[in-house]
Formats: sequence, C-alpha cells, structure tokens
Amino acid sequence: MKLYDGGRAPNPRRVRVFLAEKGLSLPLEPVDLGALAQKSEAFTAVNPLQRVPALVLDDGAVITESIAICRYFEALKPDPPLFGRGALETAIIEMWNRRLELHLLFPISHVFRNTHPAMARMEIPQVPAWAEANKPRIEEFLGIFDRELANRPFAAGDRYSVADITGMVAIDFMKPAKLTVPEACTSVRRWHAEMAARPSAGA
Ligand SMILES: N[C@@H](CCC(=O)N[C@@H](CS)C(=O)NCC(=O)O)C(=O)O
Repeated sequence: MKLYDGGRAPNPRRVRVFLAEKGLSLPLEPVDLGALAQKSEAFTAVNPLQRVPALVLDDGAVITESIAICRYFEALKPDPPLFGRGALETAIIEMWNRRLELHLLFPISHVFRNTHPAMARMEIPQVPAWAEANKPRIEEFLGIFDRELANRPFAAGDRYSVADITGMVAIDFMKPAKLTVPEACTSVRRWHAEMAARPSAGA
C-alpha cells in the first residue's frame, strides 16, 4: 500500500494528520505539484482527476478523495473513532466536516487558486473576481463557527474528530491564501491553537 502525497497541499495533509491520530504510518510517494507531476502520464493512470492524495492498495485498488481514504482507515482501525460512534455523533461529525469543507476549506482554496501566481498553471482560467467573491463568505462562516466553538472544545462536540482535522488544515491554508482569522473570532483562534499544538498537526 502507498499514499501519493502532495507535501504542503491541504488535502494530502488532512490524510497525513488523520493517519497520525490513528497511530498509522505508510509509505508516502511524493507528487511534486509545483512541477505538475500530477499531470504526468504515470500519475494520471493512478488518478485521472490528476489530484492528490491517492491511496493505492497492494492489489492495485485505488482510493482517492481525502475523506474516502480516511474512512478506509477508520474501518480498518476504528480506534480512536474519528468519524464518531452511534447514529447521532456520526451524523453531527459528518455535518461539521461537510460544513468545514464546503464553507471554509473550499472557499479558501478558491481564493488561493484564483490569486496565487504559482497556481496559474493549475487553475485555468484564474478568476480573481471569484477569489474576491469568496472572501466575505469565509468571514461569515468563521463568525458562525466562532459562536459554536464558544460552547464546546472541538469542532463537532466534546471529542476530537475528522472535522477538527478539516478545520485546522483549512485555517492553516489561510496563510498562503493571504487571509487571516478576524481578531474578533477568539474561540476559533483558541480552538485552532489547541488543534495545531497536537503532535499530529506536524504530520
Ligand atoms: N476533493 C479532493 C481534492 C483533491 C485536491 O484538490 N488536491 C489538490 C491538492 S490539495 C491537488 O491535487 N491539486 C492539483 C491541481 O490542482 O492540479 C480531496 O478531498 O482529496
């Protein structure tokens, strides 16, 4: 089994942090996104969408999509449970993970991809107006998330979960996108500092 990885890119990082929280390690195969290695013939044969991460199993089966890969390992090694246990907790974690993807990680990624000069060869065409349109959406969501975090320690409740991984990686990705968490979002800032202090955050 090996994991095609993308260095500092946020989605492969989500999987690495997840694996670290599970206490799992596996061989990484670096894909140099800066050199457009994801567009090579060899990698396109692995993932025709030309995106990382991608997990290749020993029998040749390929799993892409960060959360699908994480779910695979959750099923193999249920402890600690990062997608929740029981109907309600699982649904709440799913809800927050989706919210953090759709309303935070993806909009931040739109800002980065549509403004950063290095992304011009990957985001074709770059649409700076789409980056601008996403900025107030990010701020609005952070305000909502901040009010939620005022009442609980983790993104989806009392327990660390995959939603914390998505949220932490998204906030860290604000830096290269030249965005900052507003000063007023004190609960988001407190929560992020705690998540970033976990040993897994360095994975
Ligand atoms: N929905 C996918 C997104 C994968 C993705 O967009 N990966 C980025 C790196 S974070 C990538 O490979 N970008 C290469 C490109 O845009 O050419 C997932 O969750 O894994």
